[in-house]
Amino acid sequence: MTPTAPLALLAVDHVLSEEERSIQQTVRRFVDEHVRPEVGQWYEDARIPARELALQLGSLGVLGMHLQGYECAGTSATAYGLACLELEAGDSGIRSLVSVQGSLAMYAIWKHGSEEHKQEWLPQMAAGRAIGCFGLTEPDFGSNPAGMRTRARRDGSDWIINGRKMWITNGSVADVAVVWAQTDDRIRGYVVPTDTPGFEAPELHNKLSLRASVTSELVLDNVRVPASAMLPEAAGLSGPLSCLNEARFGIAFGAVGAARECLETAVAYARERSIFDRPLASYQLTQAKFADMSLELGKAMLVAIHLGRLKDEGELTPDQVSFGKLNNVREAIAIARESRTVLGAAGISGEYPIMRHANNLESVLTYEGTSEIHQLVIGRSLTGEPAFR
Ligand code: TGC
Ligand code: FAD
Repeated sequence: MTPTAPLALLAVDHVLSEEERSIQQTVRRFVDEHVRPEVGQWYEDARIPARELALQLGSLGVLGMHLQGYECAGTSATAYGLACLELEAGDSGIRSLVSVQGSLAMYAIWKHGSEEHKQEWLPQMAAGRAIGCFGLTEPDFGSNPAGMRTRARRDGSDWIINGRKMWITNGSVADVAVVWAQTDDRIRGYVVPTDTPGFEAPELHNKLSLRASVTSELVLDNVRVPASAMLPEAAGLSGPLSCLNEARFGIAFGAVGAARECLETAVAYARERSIFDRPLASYQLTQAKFADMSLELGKAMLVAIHLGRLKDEGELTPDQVSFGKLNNVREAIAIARESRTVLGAAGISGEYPIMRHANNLESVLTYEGTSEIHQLVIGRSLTGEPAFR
């Protein structure tokens, strides 16, 4: 009997439009040609050709692809999610590059920036000629960004920014940083070109997860920017949090891609691997694992598509995004770990993508709101009681 691919079992393609399927296939082909052959080595070396990749991803049209105008592709949110899925099936680090560029840095400018910010940055960021990063987290304030210590103070008509940001994706390769800082009034966002004197972005090393991604510290030492650098439409924590909704949405799809890759790898391996003189795939215990994983994979995909449909109708709420991010990343990790067992010792080898995905997903579980933060968001929604502090 010809085997069915895990997501084909539920025929999820049937609920996608032809355009969405076509975009998904295009991104999948890109990943096959430009990511899969190289990413194992990038991961091992903890080095990615970020500039070259950004330009290729820009030509592909996925940078800020769900934004309207300013030379962005203007696709549906669901199509953007499907692109994230295929990118993350390659590697979470590549999806991260795209998420931070499109959902965080570009979205912050698109949603909260002045017309000048948009004209200056969005077309070159959509093309991948300029790379952006998003500085919210600090060494002592990750889950609780409201406590941030980075300060912006007025000096005549300029702003002077001082502080440190931590764990910032794309930081050392960025041309522009969206930096969030406390002012005498409220939290504000600033568009900071990274060649501004006093701005440094040393790369963080020794990561055992998300190695095919640039992660950096941002150091702002008396960084002077003009009044016009401030994002005029963002005042308070809702500014950065509105951007996180965008990236978390993409992750709900992306995690499905990583999980799909792990399960497909495990099924293919089990069909080839002979154990006690029979294919590993022919044992009931193995099939039970595959069946259970395919249930969670299919459910996660349906959750992601449901979020996409809600977003395309303008109805998606942040609590629903938390539902998708928490469920899909958690299940993706479970699938990656179970898939790893099917390969035995080979499962820990870089010959196969599973351990790389499993390790990456540890970062994905933590960034964009840890699983505990999303549990608390959902808990607040269900009880009406905020339990964050
Ligand atoms: P709270 O009092 O609840 O809210 C403060 C203001 O923000 C509004 N708000 C939101 N607005 C839009 N979207 C959301 N999801 C929002 N959640 C809250 C809220 O209405 C309020 O507005 P206003 O107008 O009344 O001021 O805030 P809190 O301090 O109690 O914190 C709530 C909490 C814990 C949920 C929030 O701080 C949080 O989400 N923490 C997690 C931080 C996080 O996710 N950081 C991610 C950094 S970026 C990143 O990780 C990139 S990795 C990307 C990659 O490489 O792919
Ligand atoms: P902490 O906030 O110190 O949390 C530690 C533990 O405490 C966690 O388990 C957490 O869930 C738990 N916890 C927190 N609050 C509560 C509570 N109320 N009740 C119970 N438990 C709680 N940030 C950016 O701004 N931009 C980026 O581009 C970016 N990229 C990243 C890339 C990578 C690879 C990684 C790993 C992180 C990145 N981050 C980025 C940072 C990320 O958003 C934070 O790591 C995350 O928000 C958690 O913050 P923290 O690491 O300080 O953990």
